[in-house]
Amino acid sequence: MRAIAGYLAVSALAMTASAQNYLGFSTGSTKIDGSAKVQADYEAEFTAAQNLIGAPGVFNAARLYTNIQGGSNTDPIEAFAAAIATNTSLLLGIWCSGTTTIQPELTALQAGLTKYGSKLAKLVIGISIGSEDLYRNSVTGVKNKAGVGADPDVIVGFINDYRTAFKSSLLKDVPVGHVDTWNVFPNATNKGVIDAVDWIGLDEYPYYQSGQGNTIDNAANLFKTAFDAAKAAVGDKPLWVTETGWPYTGMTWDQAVPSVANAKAYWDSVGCAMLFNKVPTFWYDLEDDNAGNNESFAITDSLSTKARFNLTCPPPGVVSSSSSAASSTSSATKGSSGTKTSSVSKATGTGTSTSAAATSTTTTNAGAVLNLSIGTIVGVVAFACLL
Ligand SMILES: *[C@@H]1O[C@H](CO)[C@@H](O)[C@H](O)[C@H]1NC(C)=O
Ligand SMILES: *[C@@H]1O[C@H](CO)[C@@H](O)[C@H](O)[C@H]1NC(C)=O
Ligand SMILES: *[C@@H]1O[C@H](CO)[C@@H](O)[C@H](O)[C@H]1NC(C)=O
Ligand SMILES: *[C@@H]1O[C@H](CO)[C@@H](O)[C@H](O)[C@H]1NC(C)=O
Ligand SMILES: CC(=O)N[C@H]1CO[C@H](CO)[C@@H](O)[C@@H]1O
Repeated sequence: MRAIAGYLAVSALAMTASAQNYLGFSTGSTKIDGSAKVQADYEAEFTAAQNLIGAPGVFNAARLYTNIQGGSNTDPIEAFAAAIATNTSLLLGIWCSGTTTIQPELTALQAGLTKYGSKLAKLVIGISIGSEDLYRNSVTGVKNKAGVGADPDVIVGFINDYRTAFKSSLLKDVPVGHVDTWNVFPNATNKGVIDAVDWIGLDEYPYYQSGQGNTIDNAANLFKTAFDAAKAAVGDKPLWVTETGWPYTGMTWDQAVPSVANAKAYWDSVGCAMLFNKVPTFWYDLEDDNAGNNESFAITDSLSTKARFNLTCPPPGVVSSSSSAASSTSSATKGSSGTKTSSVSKATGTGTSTSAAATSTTTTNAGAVLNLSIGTIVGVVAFACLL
């Protein structure tokens, strides 16, 4: 069964019998130095993810942001081959912002299917048409200079383009979704996107919710509020969590302090208590691949299978200690090369870790805004305000 439903234990929503609550990480297409990941890089990631010591399940799924291999125009991303080699389930992504066509994405995906056939198709658990495009074009996204997005009618058009192109393919039963930040879903203007998909993916970071009591101790409350609001807006359609996490180093955002202890507290209070094995979840992230992000979210160092903190979930009811009073560090500049994130206002907002791909000549807008090279993806922190 391809149909997947997720639920929060804290929500009064039933899980369908067919639910499979994938565990995985969202993974960009570039390394921290900006170079394109190749098959060996993805294989190392996927292997480490599956072997994380003490993990509350096997992290054998990965969410991608594009089908296009970095540095190429329409070559299939080498994550496909790595997934086949490591038996990793894939949540595919098609980059949709700043372009008038997703044809290069579709061409790359078709090339992957032609090359790998059912070996690839059987690993594909879903495909997202777009990532945070509606957020970038929202009032807050514009205010925060989050970059070029896409309007709902454009996303719906791309969803239809994908469905038409792949309706008789090996992917014909793969559920089609869209990933965005929670606050775009209750916006009635965006309803056409919800109506057009089979599932919705939620990117949500309490850490960036300045002005809303974003201490680590309140993080689970903020997450739950956002999840429930998104769930209410998407109705019966499954809601997956496609990005969430807490940085271990970086800037202090209002009351949100990055630290290893807080990353562990967030893992326990949000991941363990609400998500893992309950909702399909793609944690952010396993390793840093975003030189422009002051915050570092990676749960491992150099893909060690021993994470920075104890991944084992505490017994229910046991609250792990957090360190919201810990001093912040500002050492995480990571050789940042002046991406737009450095000018984003920190006064408001929830941030979402996004990625941008320039997938064709028409997508260089996204590349221009984020100053990425064509064909690459890096995670870049954008900022959305919870209203
Ligand atoms: C691949 O992983 C799936 C779970 O995602 C499992 O059911 C299957 O047995 C695995 N196949 C092999 C060859 O290990
Ligand atoms: C609601 O969604 C539309 C379409 O995505 C967008 O243009 C508008 O700015 C959004 N409203 C707010 C308050 O963000
Ligand atoms: C990790 O956490 C679990 C659950 O709280 C605990 O049982 C285990 O002893 C911890 N492991 C280490 C190495 O601290
Ligand atoms: C990133 O960190 C540097 C050094 O701490 C700081 O000057 C800069 O404003 C930060 N950028 C953002 C977007 O917070
Ligand atoms: C605005 C900005 O920082 N632009 C830079 C983008 O990156 C290229 C090199 O890749 C620089 O030449 C630009 O100055």
